Amino acid sequence: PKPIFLKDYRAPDYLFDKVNLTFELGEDYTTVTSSILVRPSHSGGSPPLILDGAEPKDLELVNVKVNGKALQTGDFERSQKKLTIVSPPAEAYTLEIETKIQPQNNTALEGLYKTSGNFCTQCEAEGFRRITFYQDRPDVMARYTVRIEGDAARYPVLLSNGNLAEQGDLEGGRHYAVWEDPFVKPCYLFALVAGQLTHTEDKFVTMSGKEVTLRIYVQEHNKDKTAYAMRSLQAAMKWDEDTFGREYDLDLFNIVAVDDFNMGAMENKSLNIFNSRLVLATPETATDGDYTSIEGVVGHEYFHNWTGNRVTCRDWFQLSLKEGLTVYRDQEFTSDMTSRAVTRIGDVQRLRMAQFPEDAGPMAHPVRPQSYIKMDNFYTLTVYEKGAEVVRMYETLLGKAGFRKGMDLYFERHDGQAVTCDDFLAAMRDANGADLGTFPLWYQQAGTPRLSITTHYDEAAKTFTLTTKQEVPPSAGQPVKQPMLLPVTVGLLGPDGADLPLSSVNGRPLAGPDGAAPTSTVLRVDQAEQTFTFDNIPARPVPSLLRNFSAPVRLTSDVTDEQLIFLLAHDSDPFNRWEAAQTLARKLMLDLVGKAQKGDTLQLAPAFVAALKDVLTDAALDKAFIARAISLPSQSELADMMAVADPDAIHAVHKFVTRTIAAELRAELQHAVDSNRTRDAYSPDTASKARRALKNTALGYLASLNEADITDMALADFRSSTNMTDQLAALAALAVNPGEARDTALAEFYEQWKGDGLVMNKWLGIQAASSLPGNVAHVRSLLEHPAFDMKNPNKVYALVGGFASAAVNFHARDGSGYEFLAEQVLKLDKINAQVASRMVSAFTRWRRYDDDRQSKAKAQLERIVRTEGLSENVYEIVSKSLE
Ligand code: B3K
Ligand code: ZN
Repeated sequence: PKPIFLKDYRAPDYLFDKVNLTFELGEDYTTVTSSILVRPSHSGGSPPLILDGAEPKDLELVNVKVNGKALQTGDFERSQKKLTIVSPPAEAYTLEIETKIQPQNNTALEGLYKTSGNFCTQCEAEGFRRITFYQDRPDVMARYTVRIEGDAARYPVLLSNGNLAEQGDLEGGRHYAVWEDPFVKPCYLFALVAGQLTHTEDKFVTMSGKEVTLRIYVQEHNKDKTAYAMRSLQAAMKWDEDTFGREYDLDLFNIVAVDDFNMGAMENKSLNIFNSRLVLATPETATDGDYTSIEGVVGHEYFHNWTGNRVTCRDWFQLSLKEGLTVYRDQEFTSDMTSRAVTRIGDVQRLRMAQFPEDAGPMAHPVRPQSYIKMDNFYTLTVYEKGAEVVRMYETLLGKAGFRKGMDLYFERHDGQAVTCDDFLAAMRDANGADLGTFPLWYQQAGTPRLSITTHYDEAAKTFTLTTKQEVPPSAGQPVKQPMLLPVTVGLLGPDGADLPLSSVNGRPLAGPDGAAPTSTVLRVDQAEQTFTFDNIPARPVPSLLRNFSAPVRLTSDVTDEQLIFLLAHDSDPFNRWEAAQTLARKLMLDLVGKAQKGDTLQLAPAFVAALKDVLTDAALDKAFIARAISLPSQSELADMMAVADPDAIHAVHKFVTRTIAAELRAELQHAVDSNRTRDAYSPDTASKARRALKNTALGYLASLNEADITDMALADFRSSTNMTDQLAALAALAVNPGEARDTALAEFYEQWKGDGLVMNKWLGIQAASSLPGNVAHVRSLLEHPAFDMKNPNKVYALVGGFASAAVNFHARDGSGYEFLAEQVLKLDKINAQVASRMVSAFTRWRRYDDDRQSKAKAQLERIVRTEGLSENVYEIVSKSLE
């Protein structure tokens, strides 16, 4: 397999102005006729037209015509993955291609495939080439008309992008529909859905008074589960108008929920297709987390209509242009709909837990990658989440109003175009006349910058100085890197805990929006080493650094444990209050890991427990914030911070610290559980979710004590719960400790929910991710369970992915976890390479472990890479891991 490079980008030789597609849906095969109006993009010569296509086994070529005349052998060449029109006309012409495909046998779930008996599509990134031959690249944008013909009884619903232009009956019990999309689009945004579906309908009146019909299509038995997704869609439409002045541009917006889907959802123009787990929700079947995800992802896909569809990417290296920006937009949407501080905490936690390790591993790549073998492997946390951080840094540097100006200019300049990350940067810069300095390096350099800050207070001069040092660590192919512009938001707390006014830094006066000295300021850190001196600081302050996580860096500083406890109690930036507790916990726990490795007795600092107690019992705090603030850093975060990760020691320390806190704060935790139970009907509003979050976090702590009365309480809660959030939290608490209560609860849960596939994924997930010793055997047995299906991505993510996320068992000393994963990857690779490649990614961090584990993991990676007929997807991840 050969990599593709950003530096090799060339504009296409041919433009496609108009595309007419006809689908004749059938049981044995589906015929696709594509008629394209082709135009040379530049005058002079007519080079061969090279079209992308899947391998012959997945895409059968029936015939090719130019201006109505069938081409003869020699006029065209069909190779493994291309169709070449050898000497096409020099003027505009019509190219007609007929292909045959078998969606019913398509287990890769890209292109046109069947799910629960219905047809659906997934074309991003390069799935359209499994439907027909095409210039399958995002900078080829065309207007589409789509005609779908199929059996009327089997496929009563026929959908594609845009507006329904025509429909009617055909002979032989068949019928047809014609859809016209007035907007130009790249083929990755094409969609088709056909099948037995029912829909719920509502409407939205746009800011200019246009009425839009909103429909959510589901299988009949799920009709009662779409209300929250519908509400979320309406909220998202309103939010994008209020926040960015973006209005919806068609009369119809459809969402379709399907059970078999590789990713979360897809933003096809006016016909979004969703993994059903991100649409369907009732209080009994969906958790608070599910509700939050539904709102966020429905928003995300809707927001793509402007950031992705109206303005799209020139090439796939620019993916973060639409994804980083749209993740930023959905994060802001969630912040406005729920709690800003808690949303930010969750987003940063995710970044740190999953993106930081990616950025430190063999797959590290810049937000704009420079090469790839398989684009599907680059829908990464770096492109999405770090990409969103990059967008957020523009906002921090330019201010909210400045950021909005940049967005307005971006849309004004590029509506209807396929553009690059540089175009986005230029719009932000030009709209604000801003000096963005070395900021463009964020698109070029991989790796998480390390920022260290030391402080000095000069009693006599009344100045406080921060010395910053930044370094971007080397990564594959990038041994030496330059310092980048980091916006570092800083505040200084006085002895009473209140923010000090910041009157000047480095002699430059500061003024807030009202002209008065601000209490927070953004430092432009862009050198390897710099100093920032604040004047008129009457007493030694406690610095609050990197407020709101203003740049995605690994920060170390000389802030002491006592100062962290002070910040936890007083910081006006709620993110940094949480961060103070996390920083302290990380420090204490890493220290304990060292002790555990030496076999020393473990002790938890009483000041830490006391600080957590203060938070837990502070009635003035948001309960969701308390839940986050008392939660420990994840085991993977700790592993990521160690020179040689030791999953057993980390697990032991995590357990020890959890139990110690539970024992010391038992009364307070019990109170948090008791006082936050409610008999009210379930509601997914922010305050209710916060109550449940606190209650269930406290329950998790108590469960670690493994005492009979707590187990009884959890079992009673499990049985009496009226919503999935509480039921699943109780089940998770019971599942921590082996024994009868665990077995009983799992069995009861199965009996209650075996008819609901989505709920069964939660049941699989809890068992898969268990840290009970020897769990690999149990997970192996679940592979054979009727609740599991290797062809369904959600089930694979729950069982196989869940297993790989539980470090102690995945990294079991005997290598059984590695062997298990390798086996599943090889099986999966034959079914669905994208899913296999996501699963094999658990191996990428293998070099972070001890020699013995390394050699066992390496043996499995070598076994995989040696396998005949391996997909490019898995090959890329494994070969890069072995480099
Ligand atoms: N754009 C899609 C992702 C498609 C992934 C293809 N392998 C979903 C999203 O980010 O909105
Ligand atoms: Zn997206």
